[in-house]
Amino acid sequence: MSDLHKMNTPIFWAEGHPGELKRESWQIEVTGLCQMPQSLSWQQLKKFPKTIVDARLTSVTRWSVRGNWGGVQLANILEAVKADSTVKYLRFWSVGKIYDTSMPISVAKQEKSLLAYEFNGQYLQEDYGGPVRVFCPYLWGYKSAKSVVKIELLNHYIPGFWEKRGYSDSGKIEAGVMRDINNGGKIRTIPAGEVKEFLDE
Ligand SMILES: Nc1nc2c(c(=O)[nH]1)N[C@H]1C(S)=C(S)[C@@H](COP(=O)(O)O)O[C@H]1N2
Ligand SMILES: [Mo]
Repeated sequence: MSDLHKMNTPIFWAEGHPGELKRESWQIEVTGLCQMPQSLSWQQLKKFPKTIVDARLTSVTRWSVRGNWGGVQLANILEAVKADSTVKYLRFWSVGKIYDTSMPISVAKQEKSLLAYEFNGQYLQEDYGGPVRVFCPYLWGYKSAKSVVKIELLNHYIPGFWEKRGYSDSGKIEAGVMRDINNGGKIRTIPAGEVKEFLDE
């Protein structure tokens, strides 16, 4: 069992669970404002430098889970496709293309913003957004799209699945009480999130 399962980390699939997904044939299409749009295969993703960050996924529904998230920095992906200087937002699409969400490039470029494929050294399973998901500890969890199949580089903002249903467009983490999944769901009080000056609001 994966560590995320062992801790009883909630499994959110607002659009419905996708079922079994094939890691070895996974592809992520990167399109939009860039010089080298491309489809990145699992094998290509694994060739990028691996970054491991010890950080929390924090849900607006008031729980968070901490661990070592491993994957490729979104900054590395932006370099690989030669993103235009006009890019303002990254829009992520999950498998099935019902769930999408966008974040400012200023947040995506931060060191802990990843296309993640591991948690505590274990490959992410479908329940938790495997083979590859966004992991962005700076914003509410709904910005961390699971099982990503497409990334669009845009110069404008488009509200995503949850943003259209009332969650904030910024995804800025607010202070308050949270259930700490690492600690059996014990209440923990947090200050406003790690988001700082790079959130352009
Ligand atoms: N495709 C997809 N991605 C998603 C969601 C979802 O419902 N569908 N839920 C989001 C929300 S609200 C949170 S808090 C995290 C939860 O991640 P987990 O289900 O791996 O715990 O995934 C985010 N990414
Ligand atoms: Mo969430």
